Amino acid sequence: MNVEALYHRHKQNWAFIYEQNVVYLRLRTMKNDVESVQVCYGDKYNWYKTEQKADMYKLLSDALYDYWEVQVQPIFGRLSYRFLLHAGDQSLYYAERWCKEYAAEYDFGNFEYPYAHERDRITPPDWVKDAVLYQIFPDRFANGDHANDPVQTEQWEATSTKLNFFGGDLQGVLDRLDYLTKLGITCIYFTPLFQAETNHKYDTADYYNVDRQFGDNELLKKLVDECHQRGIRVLLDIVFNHSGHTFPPFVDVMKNNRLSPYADWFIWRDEWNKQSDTPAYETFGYEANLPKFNTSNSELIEYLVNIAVFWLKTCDIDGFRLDVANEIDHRFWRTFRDSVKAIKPDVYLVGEMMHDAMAWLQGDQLDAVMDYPVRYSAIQFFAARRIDGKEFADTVSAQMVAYPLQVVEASFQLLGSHDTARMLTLCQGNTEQLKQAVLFQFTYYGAPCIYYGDEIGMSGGDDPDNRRCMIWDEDRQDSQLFEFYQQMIVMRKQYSALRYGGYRFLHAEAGDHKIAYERWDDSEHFIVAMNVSEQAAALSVSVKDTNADEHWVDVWSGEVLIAKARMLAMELPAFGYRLLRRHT
Ligand code: ARE
Ligand code: CA
Repeated sequence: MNVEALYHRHKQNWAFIYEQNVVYLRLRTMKNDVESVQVCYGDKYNWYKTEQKADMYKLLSDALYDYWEVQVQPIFGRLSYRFLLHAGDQSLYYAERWCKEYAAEYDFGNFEYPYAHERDRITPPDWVKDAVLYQIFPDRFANGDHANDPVQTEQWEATSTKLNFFGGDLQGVLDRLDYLTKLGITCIYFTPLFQAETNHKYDTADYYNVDRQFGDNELLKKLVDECHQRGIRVLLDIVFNHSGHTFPPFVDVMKNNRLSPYADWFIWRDEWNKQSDTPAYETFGYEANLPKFNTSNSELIEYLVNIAVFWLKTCDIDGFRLDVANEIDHRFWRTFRDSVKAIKPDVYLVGEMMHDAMAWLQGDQLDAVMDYPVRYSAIQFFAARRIDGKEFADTVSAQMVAYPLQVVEASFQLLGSHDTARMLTLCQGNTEQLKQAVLFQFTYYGAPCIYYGDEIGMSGGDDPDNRRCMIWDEDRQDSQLFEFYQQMIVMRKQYSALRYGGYRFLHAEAGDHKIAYERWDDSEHFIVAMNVSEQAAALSVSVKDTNADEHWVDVWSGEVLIAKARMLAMELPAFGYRLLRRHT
């Protein structure tokens, strides 16, 4: 047995409470090394009388490791435990402070989940795992009011540049709610709406007012009310990492320097006031117009937290997408969370993070993050076709075990955003490849988010080309693609198995660009199969847990496939895909 590969920790994604008083324990072992694992657990104050064993199951594997999982109920809230691993005729105990073949009486030093406090259970809002999100970049979605258009508003069809404006606004969104309802989405995510100079509004000037270009606070409230009546929630983007350079406190500091009452709201470099090409204050990236906040200043903390409180109270906002959340300190997020959750317990706090985010996702800060790592795997596999099915499954699996289950279920799943090239463009315009990626997105964990216009076949490269105006001319919309999205939304809404059922790869081989995986719960069982290549192919997957001669129905074609000898054989055209539902 490979002892070096063993890993467990009594917190985070390795040990967490999912349902009340049930602790999920996970263990990592070297891939294909250990044959079976048991957890020995009991109460530390009475170990010898309470010790029990439970079998762990292999949850999944990635490129290097197998991950085992088990659910246990702590005795008197306390959990003391160690793992017992078996391979061939070898058995090995793995505990926090020792690892050997026999457990002797003096072998104290088990792992401990000291006490299963319900208060420590990570509880992202329940509604998120059922949601279908839609991202709107307001300047580019729909212009419903020409009176508020900025000076020099471009023609709707003009090229998107870093600096130009197109006059999109909240009235435009209100006017298009029927369209969004027809699509079936249940939550809108707006990139920033507050007053700012640029077209993207990440350079906030006034956190308390909707930009005049988009409307006003009253109109936002009206829009949110209207959305709520239709069962659509609303997320706002807030930037707490930095302000814009026209934010009055920053303007004051620029004028009064260290004498400004806001001097400590920003972060100053040593070369204060020295002649220099770089600004004397910290910024987002190297952007002089985005001065970075000093989120350790208590007045500022209060100021920033109150912004979110204000929008919750005045407009009943359902969540916040928090810009550059990982460059803000953890203590800020704890204070922020406590304040906003006290007002609206099911407000969704989703951080913009592109890397491992476990440190923010332990229940005391953010609920979830935008799942850029899984998006990256999807791009590599479906669009760039740079990785094979095995690497796709390995990297996606690694993400599935990276966080506690409820955090994965509440993640913000995206194929693209205002910061990335559009998925269709990354697929070189091949709609079938895009559909495969969308099928994956809608049959994976988390809340899928559609970047406005992806559903009608819009293309666009990196920022700012990804921010072209929404195409409303129906002749230029891909109506088949729209229908495909509609169907995916219907399926996802209808079947909980596709949202939070089990997930297991059935086919993911090196050098092969076909994949298959299953999703199931007590009532439904699905198989998703895809062929990401120019050649038609046959695929057989094992359905070993089911009865003989089972019928599987192709959701799109209605074709019935019959499993023989616990194998399900199918044909997949070039860039073909199937969503098969077990017929009961
Ligand atoms: C401008 C330029 C871009 C340039 C960027 C950075 O147009 O070409 O890449 O500056 O210097 C907003 C606007 C952008 C504008 C930016 C600055 O929307 O158009 O871009 O302001 O004026 C990193 C951060 C991540 C950030 C991205 C952009 O980690 O937080 O960069 N995303 C948010 C928003 C943006 C917004 C801002 C932050 C600023 O979503 O829209 O930009 O408020 C790797 C790295 C990531 C990196 C990512 C992309 O994956 O690991 O950390 O993200 O690349 O660069
Ligand atoms: Ca307008």
